Amino acid sequence: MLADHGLLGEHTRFAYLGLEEPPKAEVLAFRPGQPTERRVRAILLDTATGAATDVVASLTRRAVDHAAELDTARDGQPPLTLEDLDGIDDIVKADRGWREAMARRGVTDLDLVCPAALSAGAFGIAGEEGRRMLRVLSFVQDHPKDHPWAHPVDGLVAYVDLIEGRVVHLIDRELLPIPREPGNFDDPAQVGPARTTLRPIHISQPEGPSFTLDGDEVAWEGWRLRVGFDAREGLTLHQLSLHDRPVVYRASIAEMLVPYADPGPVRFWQNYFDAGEYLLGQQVVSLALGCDCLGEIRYLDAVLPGPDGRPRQVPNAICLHEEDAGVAWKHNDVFTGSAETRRMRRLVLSSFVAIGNYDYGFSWYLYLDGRIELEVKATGVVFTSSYVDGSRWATEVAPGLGAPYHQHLFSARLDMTVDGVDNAVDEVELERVPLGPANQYGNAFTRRVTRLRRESEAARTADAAVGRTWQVVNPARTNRLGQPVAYALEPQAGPLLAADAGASVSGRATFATRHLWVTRYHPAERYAAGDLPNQHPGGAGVPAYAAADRDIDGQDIVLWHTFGMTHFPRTEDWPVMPVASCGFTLRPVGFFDRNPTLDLPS
Ligand SMILES: [Cu+2]
Repeated sequence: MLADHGLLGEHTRFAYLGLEEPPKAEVLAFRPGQPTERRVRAILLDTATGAATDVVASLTRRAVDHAAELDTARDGQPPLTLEDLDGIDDIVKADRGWREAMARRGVTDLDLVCPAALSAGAFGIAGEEGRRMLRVLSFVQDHPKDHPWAHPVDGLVAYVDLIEGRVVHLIDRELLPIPREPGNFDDPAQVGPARTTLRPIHISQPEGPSFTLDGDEVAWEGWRLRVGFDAREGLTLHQLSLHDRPVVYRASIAEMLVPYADPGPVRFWQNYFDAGEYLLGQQVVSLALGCDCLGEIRYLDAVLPGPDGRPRQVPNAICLHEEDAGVAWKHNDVFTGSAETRRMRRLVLSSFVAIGNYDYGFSWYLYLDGRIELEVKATGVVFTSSYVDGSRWATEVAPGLGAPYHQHLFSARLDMTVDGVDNAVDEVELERVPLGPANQYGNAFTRRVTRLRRESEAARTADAAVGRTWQVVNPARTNRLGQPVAYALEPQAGPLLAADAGASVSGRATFATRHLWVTRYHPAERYAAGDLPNQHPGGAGVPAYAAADRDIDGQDIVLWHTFGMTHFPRTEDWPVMPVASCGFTLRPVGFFDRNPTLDLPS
């Protein structure tokens, strides 16, 4: 269809292709049987010229609604394609300077060299403006099954122009010894025999799971939602409701950033926007029963665009299952002798992506008591360097092998609809009360509630010392006691972006400088670091959206929540890292009139 409109040439690649969702009002007004319009957004890249085009087209009307050539120096570059990432191997190995630099490091068998294609960022480096760049650090194998991350070839970076297909600049610094110890966690000769002491655990649901799956619509214990999957955001949840009361219109990972700490000339530029630059959904992996998911599982496939825009199906990309989640509630009464216990359950919707060295799992949990949680699991292999004695920027994880300090910072975009579209946000926290006439014994404390009225008031930081949460209320709906119905966002209050405010990454990922932003809903405002973070000079996304300073009190609003982990790698994270988790909770507050799980069977 785009070819009919002259938008596709011989060298055109789809850097992104996804659904252009209809405006919210249209979706909420939809009734089964009504006609719908299918629209898509495509970011096209001409790999011969570097020209980039942003297209919105209607498949229903076979019409192009919007097609604009991008100014890549100002607007950012299209996301990296799988071809970009694969192509780097030939490009660096064809460069004589790079081969000579490798030879000086004792590396001559180039078949065993694994160059890592790393997003370039935007540092105002002369000659890079508007040019489609990658930077390349390399690793070397002892043999084709040897994990290269154990053997970084440090002190050498190639800057690559992807359109010209060549190395344009070489940073060739110290000759550092290549760490020798293998990191082959999948080699029995290295890890030893598997333990034999674990006896089987079987999860049995003889009558099947309690949820139903109809296409992409899931229903479970009063919960209802649709599951989506996007090349950029990965797993998305749509129109999540509980007992026909809407809670979340759309939930997604709107960006994730992995900035590194080392300020030296070889790796000062390391910061990866895994959603906006690398399209985390494109890196989704197929899940395996008994390994990734235990019990009575239902899988959904993901359909993703290939470089030519044709669909590519990833089987078993999304896993749905039910889990026992411990005790829901319990009481043994001293007066009546009553002894009651109920068990909690949760519905798990999850997927895993593999982005270079790291693997990330995204698990959404829905609970019987109305709680919603997101747990993000980070595992895989830490990025490595040569370890230089006394380094302030890395941990030595094996002899001579460094694991540089870094952060994993996620932005969850939570388009809330608590009992309706018009919501507001109250910041709720503990307030200490000084000793005085009204507090003679000094024991007093109370709850402070502050309404966030405008976007400029709603760029907030978490504070674990006062238990700060953000309650999304519907001011027009109250429970039986007259309290506004609400869902509280409970943050984990970890460190925010650690880079200096003057750093390039701080301008490009300003979302990560606050735990919370609240903006007025706008269908075009979907990404925390803007539409095209790849080599974007900065200022886009959430800070630009919030600059309008719109009224957010009793309006259609979106929460942007930054959460994550600051990772000082441990020796235990090598050679493969045990899962480390982060996330957040959305908890009903006054949404129900009483404990909603009294009817659980004993
Ligand atoms: Cu990490």
